[in-house]
Amino acid sequence: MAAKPRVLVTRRWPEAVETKMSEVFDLQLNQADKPLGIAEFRDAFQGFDAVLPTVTDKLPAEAFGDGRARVKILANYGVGFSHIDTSAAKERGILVTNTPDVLSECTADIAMTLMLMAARRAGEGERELRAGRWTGWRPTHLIGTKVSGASLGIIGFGRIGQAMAQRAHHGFGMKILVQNRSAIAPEVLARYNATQVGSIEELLPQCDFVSLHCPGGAANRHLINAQRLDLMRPGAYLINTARGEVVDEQALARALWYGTIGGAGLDVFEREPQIPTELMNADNLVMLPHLGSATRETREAMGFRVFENLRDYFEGRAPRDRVA
Ligand code: 8YV
Repeated sequence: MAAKPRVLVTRRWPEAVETKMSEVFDLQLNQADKPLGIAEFRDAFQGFDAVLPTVTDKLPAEAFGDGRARVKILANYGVGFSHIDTSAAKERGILVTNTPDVLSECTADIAMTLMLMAARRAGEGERELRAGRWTGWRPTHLIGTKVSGASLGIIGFGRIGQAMAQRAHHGFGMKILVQNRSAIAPEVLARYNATQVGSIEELLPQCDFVSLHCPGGAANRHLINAQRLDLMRPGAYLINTARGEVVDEQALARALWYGTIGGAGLDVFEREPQIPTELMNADNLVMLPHLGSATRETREAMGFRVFENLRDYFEGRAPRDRVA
């Protein structure tokens, strides 16, 4: 029997997935469960047939080394893969896959959570209560903004953007506006009674809430900058569950401080896990530690999706989630 492919899992995954994968592959687990560095990746690319990175693994061209690599596939645990230099992988004939679909619902749930928490001042309320500062009910205490029936702008209308529209329109009666790189089919827009606009500039002034669901990476770095924050309605809220680099955090901190916008909800940050002090100090901001896909069901489903991609590849079939 042919030797099992050598597979490196860079972080610890749900046990059920690790167990299943170890039946088929010669699995090496990173027991330290800490992000690997460039030098470790260079070695891994020589010693393994497959490497399974996560969002905490930064893989620029240097990480691939100069010579021929043994590694043939990078099966990313996550849908976003802007941490991987896919051109460098392609040049060396290394395939890259991701895990779409399985995390769309949970990520949209977290975007809704952030939207509701920010608008209804839930984080502020909980902090006040736990600190023993609550003095009792009063008509003007912690007054927030109504979510139901408000307008929601969705930037990036892929699977997660559509899951957000589903919740916001059908659950909360929100009016949906969409901005997307390409045209969205009329029947897809009709599912959420959504209108596609031509540009972000057109979308922002029309929305009470704006939720980001576009990819990260260099092309979308600081897509939401000071000028665009200025175009948002006073009192509007920005929600980011996409990638930290999509928002200029310093510009956002200023907009929150000066009250240019009403508030924000962030699940992702420019330099995770570092949070700038300016954001830490913003009361009208709800922050979560990158929890988008963090449910037992979804993290297992992501792992099994990676497993399917790997098995297909090593059994000579095209992996379904190839992105490069
Ligand atoms: C994942 C995510 O937890 O899938 C993504 O793109 O942002 C998260 O939900 C993370 O990427 C795991 O690598």
